[in-house]
Amino acid sequence: MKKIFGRTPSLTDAPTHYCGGCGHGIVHRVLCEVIDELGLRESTVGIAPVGCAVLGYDYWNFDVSEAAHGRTPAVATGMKRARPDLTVFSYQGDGDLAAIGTAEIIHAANRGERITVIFVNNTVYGMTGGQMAPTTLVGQKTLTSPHGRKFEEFGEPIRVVELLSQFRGTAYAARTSVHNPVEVIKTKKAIKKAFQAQVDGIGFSIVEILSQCPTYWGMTPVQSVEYVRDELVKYFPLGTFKDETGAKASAV
Ligand SMILES: Cc1ncc(C[n+]2csc(CCOP(=O)(O)OP(=O)(O)O)c2C)c(N)n1
Ligand code: SF4
Repeated sequence: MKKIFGRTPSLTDAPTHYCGGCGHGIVHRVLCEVIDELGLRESTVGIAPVGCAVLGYDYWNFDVSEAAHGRTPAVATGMKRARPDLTVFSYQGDGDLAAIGTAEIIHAANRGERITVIFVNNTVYGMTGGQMAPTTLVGQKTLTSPHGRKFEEFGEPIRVVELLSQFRGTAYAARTSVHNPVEVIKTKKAIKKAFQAQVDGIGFSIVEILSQCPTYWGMTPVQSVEYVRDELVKYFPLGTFKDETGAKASAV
């Protein structure tokens, strides 16, 4: 019988530690498929975050480095500048990227570092128990905003790709989601384009991916994908915010 679907070589066969319904595993799969389809497995280095994806090195079958919380863009910068022949990506959650790592991500984008950032936005600090993040929606209840986030106290959630796309150094910036199969396919296309931007040496590239955290949203997996579809995308619109890659890769 002809095999029509299998595990892509960049993904190991280790069972993941993610909760049922979590988006991280889906992102890992499409990320690994892109790396294999572009033939980059031997030249790729991933910088794993501090967050639920901290064990990325167990799931990815290519070189992986760890970095202190929020500092993956800085480590990726050093790695890429020392070895421009490598394909270097930073994998980050919203606590990692938009809170403690705000300075690193802004300056890496502004400098136009030839790195790719996979930004998994689940609107909470998953690993540490579901605290409020800079991307938590106004009104959203979390461990540290039990009555819902208030604008007067904490401001508005930060729209990261809109912010970073204004820099000349940013070549590609898109926001996608993994709440249904169509959006998963679009996520894969966006990741491919972001990596292509790096391979072509155009500049900094980022894909923000809206992702479910059913555990700390206090929802079932089904409720969590409905929450992304009905609430998150209203504040965090999906689409491409900047694309200077030309016609070299397929469109999102
Ligand atoms: C310097 C430092 N500060 C704080 C922490 C604690 N810490 C670990 S993971 C984490 C937040 C992770 O949330 P996020 O980046 O959104 O990723 P998720 O787990 O939701 O995927 C924090 C605050 C740490 N490990 N190191
Ligand atoms: S806590 Fe949330 S982000 Fe972390 S593995 Fe569970 S569902 Fe995923």
